[in-house]
Amino acid sequence: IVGGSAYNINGSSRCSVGFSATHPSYGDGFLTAGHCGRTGASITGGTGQGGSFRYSQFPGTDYAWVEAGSGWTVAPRVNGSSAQVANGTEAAVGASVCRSGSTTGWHCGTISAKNQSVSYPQGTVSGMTRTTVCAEPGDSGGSYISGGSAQGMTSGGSGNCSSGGTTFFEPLTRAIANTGTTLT
Ligand code: TYR
Repeated sequence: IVGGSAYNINGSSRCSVGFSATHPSYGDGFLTAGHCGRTGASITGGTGQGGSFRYSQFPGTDYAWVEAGSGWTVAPRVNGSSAQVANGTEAAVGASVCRSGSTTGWHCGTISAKNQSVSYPQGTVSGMTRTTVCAEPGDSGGSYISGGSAQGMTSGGSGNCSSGGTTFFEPLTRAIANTGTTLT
């Protein structure tokens, strides 16, 4: 369960793994974006692993925890970085942050603002962190990390990774608190 890797939802759309995290009742799984799938949706990992959405919230917030089915192996890391994901100590505005996603890989920038509201066609999401890191469709749910500390999961934004962009992430602390999970 490596951050930034691809998974498919209900056999069609693609998102990215955020962070390996365990739930006291369900066991191994990962945090990702809520808009990637509703509670109950089935997923397929890149090499055929199964899983299902257990706690998905969107809009309002944008987090979900997916229970890992068979075939996954827990790993405290993200694609594109050799750093171990140590904890979720929150980085300040102005700190550098990098993101791992299944469409565009590893990209870095800075945290530009916290507690932002973002309007999507489905509704508004609040309490989001804004960054100068680019992202593109399919990167959603992927990991934001700063100096080895997990920060949150890619939600949405504007621009792209050719000309640059602005992307918002769901803060890890809120996702952890609301899903009752622990980083693994
Ligand atoms: N919301 C997109 C997804 O679901 C991710 C994305 C992020 C797309 C920033 C565009 C963008 O500018 O995959």
